[in-house]
Amino acid sequence: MIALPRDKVVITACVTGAFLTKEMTPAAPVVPEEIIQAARDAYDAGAAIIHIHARDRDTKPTGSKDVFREIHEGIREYCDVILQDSTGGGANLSMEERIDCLNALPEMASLNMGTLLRTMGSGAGTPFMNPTPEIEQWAARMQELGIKPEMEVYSHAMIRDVENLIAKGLVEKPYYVNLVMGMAYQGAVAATPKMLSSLIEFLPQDTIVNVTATAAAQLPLTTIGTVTGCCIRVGLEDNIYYRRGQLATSSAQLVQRAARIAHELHKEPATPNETRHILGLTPLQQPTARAETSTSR
Ligand code: KMH
Ligand code: ZN
Repeated sequence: MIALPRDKVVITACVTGAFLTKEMTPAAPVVPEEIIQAARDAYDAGAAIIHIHARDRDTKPTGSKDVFREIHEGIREYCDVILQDSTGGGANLSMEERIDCLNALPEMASLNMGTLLRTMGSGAGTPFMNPTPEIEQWAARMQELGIKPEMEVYSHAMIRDVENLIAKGLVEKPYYVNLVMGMAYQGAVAATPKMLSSLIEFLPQDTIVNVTATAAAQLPLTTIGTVTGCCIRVGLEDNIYYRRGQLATSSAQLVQRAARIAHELHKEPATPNETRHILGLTPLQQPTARAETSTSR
């Protein structure tokens, strides 16, 4: 694995997912305007990357490039944070609909490296399909469009598909792998320090690692990630609680805590352009409203 510079941590904020509802937490962003605001707040708190799930005005998950574009523009008017679209979509979306977000030209996009089982929401009991031929096809499309894949690996078995993409020249160095731990009974490994170090052990060289862990494991595992030179992902998509019995007020609150912990460890959140440099993305020159007035980033 490639460790981050020792004085940096790269924070991704996952501000909403496919299942989050206002009933689960009033802080859930479920329409485009709320997603844009949550992304802006997460950037202000220290996030360098926003992992984006789009919702339409009826709060339904959508893969529509037009809705993704609207969300991109709303975020971009404010700041230069890296835009990472989810091709995971939601249970209501076909494979074709899930991939439409690439046409909105994000800088990065999630690429799930194997099939899982949904256990929550309307799709409970149905497979979250990510067969190898589609993984290859989507990686090829991302390569064509200059979009960096965020390869989401939930178990050791999925590392085979990472190796396959590398062998076929469908992903470029540095590889970026998000280890997603803790989705119990869905096909993910348990979110434990031992599983994290074991997954890292089996990853290809030249891989930058991001740590994602769900629910109560988010805080301890991302803290281990910070200590060990990994990127980390926090936000309501993966965890709606600040602590046991207390809902988080926003993804920004979780980003703020991650940044505070990093600070105590003599590290600072990498800016979006520092992160672009680390990941091999093209720097963004265009000034944005927030970046022009910013003193904190
Ligand atoms: N919901 C996450 C645990 C995606 O968006 O492509 C997995 C995820 C998938 O982030
Ligand atoms: Zn997601």
